[in-house]
Amino acid sequence: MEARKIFEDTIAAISTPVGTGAIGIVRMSGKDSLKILKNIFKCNCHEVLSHHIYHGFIINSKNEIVDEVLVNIMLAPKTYTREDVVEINCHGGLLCIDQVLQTVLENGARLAEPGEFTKRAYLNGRIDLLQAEAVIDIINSKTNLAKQIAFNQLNGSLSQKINECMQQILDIIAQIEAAIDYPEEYEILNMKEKIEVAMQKVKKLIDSADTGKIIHDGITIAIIGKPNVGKSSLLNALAEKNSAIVTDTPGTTRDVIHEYINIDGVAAKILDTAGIHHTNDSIENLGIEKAKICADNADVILLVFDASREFDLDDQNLLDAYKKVAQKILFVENKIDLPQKILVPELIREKLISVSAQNNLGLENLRSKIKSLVLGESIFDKNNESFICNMRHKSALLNAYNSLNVALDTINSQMPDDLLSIDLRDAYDFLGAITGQSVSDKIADEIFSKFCVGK
Ligand SMILES: Nc1nc2c(ncn2[C@@H]2O[C@H](COP(=O)(O)OP(=O)(O)OP(=O)(O)O)[C@@H](O)[C@H]2O)c(=O)[nH]1
Ligand SMILES: [Mg+2]
Repeated sequence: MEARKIFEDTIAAISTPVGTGAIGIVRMSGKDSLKILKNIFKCNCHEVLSHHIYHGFIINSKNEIVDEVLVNIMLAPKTYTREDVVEINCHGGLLCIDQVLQTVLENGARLAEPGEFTKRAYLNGRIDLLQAEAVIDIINSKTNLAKQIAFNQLNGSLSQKINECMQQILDIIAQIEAAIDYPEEYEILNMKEKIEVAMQKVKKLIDSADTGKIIHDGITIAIIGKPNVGKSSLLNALAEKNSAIVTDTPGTTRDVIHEYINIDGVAAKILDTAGIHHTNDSIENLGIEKAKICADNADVILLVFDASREFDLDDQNLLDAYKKVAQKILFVENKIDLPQKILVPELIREKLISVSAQNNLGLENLRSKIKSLVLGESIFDKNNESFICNMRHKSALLNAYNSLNVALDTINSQMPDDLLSIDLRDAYDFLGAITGQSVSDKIADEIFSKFCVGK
């Protein structure tokens, strides 16, 4: 791990969310944290120990009490940033927290930029760039699964996989250089196979990106169907709340209504739409246009039929219209609690998922079908698995894969070994950009700017 850098300035920020709460935390990090604290903190303690909590008062320059606080003192290097860190727990009113922050700033700290605490942890070598990015993902995660995957990344599981690939490439480069320098003593053995092994590892990570994106970003599900089949009822049933108006009048829903649900770890935005059919009602037609756009942009379409009515031309038109995106459609027959009249075309009969939105029947099966449609049947061990959830990582892996491929071509066309070494170095650098070993300051700055202030 990289040696610790000494930053000249001490940074400070409010680390808790904006708004009123029971407590608010002002955090400081840097070499003067303790000195600043001593100027503004009055307590009954004579000496302070690291990783201890002290009770006392924050006092301003006029010797007035700003707030009664608890202070956590954490001395370097075993801290978030690897610098001296002080956290002042004050009363959670906006005014208290703000005045404590102002007092800290007046005594020599500088207001931290977004993500600057985590950036220092990175620059001080405590975490790599992948782990720093995992911190953002943990904060933003919407489901337990997304959080677990981000925790795995924070614990270094993905970094380890990238580092293994890098090490493998480095070994090949070392062999080539030795063979170039000492051609009599060194012979390059199984070069192609070794590159192929590295490529497979990189490919496996690239392949995880689709799943990673779903876990990380979630999915959008559009419910479509002709009027009155129970689309709004299905939204309400899946969301377990009465969001959309349900009536027995066809054409009830005009606008798009959305809810967020969690399908066994996959965050989903679910959209209820206007019933699609032929109509001259201009307002209804506006809704129908919106419904079609929703379906086009969705990851999953639930095409709903009414099992208690005959399969008619409106149903058939929908089936025809969405045939071309059949891979993202689940066919759902609703109202199975009523006497059945529907006879769907043979083509989709086997695939039909039967539910009763009104009676909560078949919903578990529907959820699991949605999940397998987006994630496949793969069962993964969420405590261990690494997924590529981030476009930056994916494009770096693709670049590394391409460079390795070029290296293979170089071997196949029997070009000189030093050319090979250039391709391999490129691949190595692309992978290094993921963990931050070979990343420009500009990209690192861009990553940290996505953080909230105080993290
Ligand atoms: N028996 C029964 N009735 C249902 C079921 N689901 C919906 N309904 C009824 O069917 C009617 C239409 O339901 P909605 O959910 O409003 O249907 P919709 O598809 O959203 O209709 P539009 O918005 O008009 O396109 C209402 O009277 C519901 O109570 C069900 O599973 N069983
Ligand atoms: Mg509706």
